[in-house]
Amino acid sequence: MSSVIEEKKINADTSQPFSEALVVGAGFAGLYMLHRLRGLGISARVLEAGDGVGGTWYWNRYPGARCDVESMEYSYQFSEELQQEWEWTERYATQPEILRYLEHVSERFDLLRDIQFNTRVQSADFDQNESKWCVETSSGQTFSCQFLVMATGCLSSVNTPHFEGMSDFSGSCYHTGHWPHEPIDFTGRRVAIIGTGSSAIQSIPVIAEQAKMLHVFQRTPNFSIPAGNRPLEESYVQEVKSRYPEFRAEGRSQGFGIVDPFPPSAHADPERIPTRQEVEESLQERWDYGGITFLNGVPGLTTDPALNELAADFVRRKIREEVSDPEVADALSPSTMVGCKRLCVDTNYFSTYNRSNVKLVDISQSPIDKIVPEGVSVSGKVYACDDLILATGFDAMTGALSKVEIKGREGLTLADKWKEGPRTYLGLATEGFPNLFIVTGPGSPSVLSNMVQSIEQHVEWISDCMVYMKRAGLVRIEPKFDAEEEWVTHVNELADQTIFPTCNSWYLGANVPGKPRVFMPYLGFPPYVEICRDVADSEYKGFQLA
Ligand code: N01
Repeated sequence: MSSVIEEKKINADTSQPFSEALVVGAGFAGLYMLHRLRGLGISARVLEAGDGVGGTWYWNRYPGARCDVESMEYSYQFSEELQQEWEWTERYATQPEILRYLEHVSERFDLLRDIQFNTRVQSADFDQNESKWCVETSSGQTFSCQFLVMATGCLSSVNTPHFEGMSDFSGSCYHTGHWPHEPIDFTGRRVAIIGTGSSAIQSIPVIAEQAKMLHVFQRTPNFSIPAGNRPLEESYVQEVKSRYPEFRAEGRSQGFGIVDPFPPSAHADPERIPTRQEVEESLQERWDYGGITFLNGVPGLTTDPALNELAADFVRRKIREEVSDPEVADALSPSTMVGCKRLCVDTNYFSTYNRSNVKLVDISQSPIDKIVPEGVSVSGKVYACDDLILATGFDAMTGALSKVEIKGREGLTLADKWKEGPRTYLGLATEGFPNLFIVTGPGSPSVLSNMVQSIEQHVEWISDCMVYMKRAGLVRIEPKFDAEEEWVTHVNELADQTIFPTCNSWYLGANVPGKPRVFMPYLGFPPYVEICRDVADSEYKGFQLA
């Protein structure tokens, strides 16, 4: 972090414990929330557990960490000057580059003076008489505010499975989601990594180049598409910048909020079922292009199991072509539908298994027995290692919210209210918790969209709502029970028409033992935006205002 940022952090003014809005988290969401509220004349401050800005990009510093949404899209669009002036260097930005971007944003918009770092929010109580939130931090500091905005992120609470003997391990242990700040050199070391989700799929090829031996413990294989990462061509950057608003609008018009590089021709008949040959050609074109828009390769791929199987089979064939040992290729081939777990995007992932220093340990039938001082034990066999990496993901979407003891009306806690699964209205607010807003909460497109775009949409909706209330002299807003009930049903009905709930994914909370199985994200960015707009235009229907 630059010394200018260090200096401004030290100078942050924390002498006024009341602000109209208190924002928890200084990632993409918290930073823009602060900037927007300030611009609208609403006093705000941000509390952040980390020692710097960045949120998920502050914590996830594992080798190979980069975004799988292209950098020209994975960036703010609220400031035309910012999007014109910032220079991304690669098609997919690395974690250090995204962190530099967010540090730049916080300096550029002078945000640091209202952010208090190293401050973990422990509890928040709603005072019904005053219609205010009283917030307490883990160091006992208290704040109060009219509006509490949880900008705590969807993938910020790490999932650390319990393995017997973990504390006896004699080597070093790391979690990809909470990586040390200093680089770790694995040269000449024996490394074990547990998990084969996006974080592992990005880090395995990089660690394999250093380690003497790398054992990968895989419970479930994942589909992954080559990223096709490369330095950004100046001509492409200039072309996008010459029509940035239009380019952003193209993204907003797509189901996942991401620009489709191969949009269907305006003359194409959407009802016509493509031939097998056409499907194959389209998938090949997208495979060669690289990236997450592979899922757009066949219309209906996320709703029709038969079409999905064509795409799944396509990827399995690619895995067999890339991995020289057929048994390893089989073990790396998922049997699920493609896309039902978050699709991964990689650089040289499958071919890494052709290296003599990389071994896949299939634990699908016999799980890890325990961790012993020397390494990982599976069916009585010990795989010795010096370093153990947990790439075991997150308590997604609800984890960071449930960790804070949030008490709403009548002393109800959020954790209690959500014990059968999260319930929200529009993913923005939850009944029983007045004046509490969630940025990209469960029930909003969030993780099934370009996160930055979804964050901006939420921040603008929430801040506009605060302005509306202020102007109308209103002090309290809360979803109505029926509106929330209908929304939860609607989110689930949409998901049930697709392949998304068909496997054990973190979208369903299935990765965390004991977590209720509920599909959390809302499917469809454009209709969602329309619904939110309609709610605001109709004076916040579905909400109770006082
Ligand atoms: O976590 P994951 P992640 N024993 O939950 C395994 C985003 N992201 O950090 O599938 C053994 O996907 C688990 O096995 P299983 C992205 O949205 C984005 O990799 O549950 N194994 C799985 O293999 C992504 O989806 C980017 O059977 C255990 C792995 O650990 C999300 O973050 C980069 C286990 C966890 O995979 C999460 O990705 C990185 C146990 N007890 C992340 N418990 C980009 O932008 C868990 N596992 C590119």
